[in-house]
Amino acid sequence: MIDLHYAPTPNCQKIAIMLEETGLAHRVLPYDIFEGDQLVPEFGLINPNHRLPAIVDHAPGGRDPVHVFESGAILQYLAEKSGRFLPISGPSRATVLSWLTWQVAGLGPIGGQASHFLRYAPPGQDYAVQRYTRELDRLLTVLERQLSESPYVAGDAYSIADMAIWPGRAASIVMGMSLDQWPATRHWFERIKRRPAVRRVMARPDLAPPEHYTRRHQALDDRQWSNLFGDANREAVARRPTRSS
Ligand SMILES: N[C@@H](CCC(=O)N[C@@H](CS)C(=O)NCC(=O)O)C(=O)O
Repeated sequence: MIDLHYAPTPNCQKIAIMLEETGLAHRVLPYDIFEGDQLVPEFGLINPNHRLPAIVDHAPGGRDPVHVFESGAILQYLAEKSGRFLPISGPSRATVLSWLTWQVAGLGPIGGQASHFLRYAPPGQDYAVQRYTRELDRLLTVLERQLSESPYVAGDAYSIADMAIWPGRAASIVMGMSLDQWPATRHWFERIKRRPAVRRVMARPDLAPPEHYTRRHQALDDRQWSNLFGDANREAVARRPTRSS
């Protein structure tokens, strides 16, 4: 049994989709990041970085539970556990891991910063907004060119790289971004949206973001701000217990 520590955000939806695609037995443990659920000390024993998603795989093969954090590492762990959506060796594996890393180290963080400066920061952040929206646009052009050459991001087969990229595109559509200028990306997006596992995840109310997660302009109260970006967020890391304490 796998516990998925989950907030209703694209990074966590990646893992919900992978678990649904593979049929691995799991349960979802919900967190509200605005309320600071991710900052409790016990969660630091599962993810020392206090971010979601994280998984605990209980007694795999009768051994101690395995803790995995960072969405890319979790996708790779689940692919190896299930033997699906990641070739076991060779060039095709390297291609999947290249695109997976491109998402977790590039598209994801840049999209996150663009979203932060557009949605959360006070007005007057023109330089930051331009820097991140331009780089996001460049990365989406890379994706578009790739998807105009192959049906899935890493070639002919659907893989954990597609699962890493898809939820962020879905979230941007919910927030009003159109895929009209990216036709190959739009076709890929619709093809994946029709997959039964993806449909099941997207139809589950407990996995969907509540309205306040998807507002185009966020007005956080002081406590929410502190939980996400301020002292409460930073202090959780400093007071994290160690396994021996
Ligand atoms: N690089 C991490 C990013 C994780 C992340 O930033 N998660 C967000 C939700 S999408 C979170 O936990 N935010 C709460 C916070 O910033 O305290 C991954 O890919 O898993």
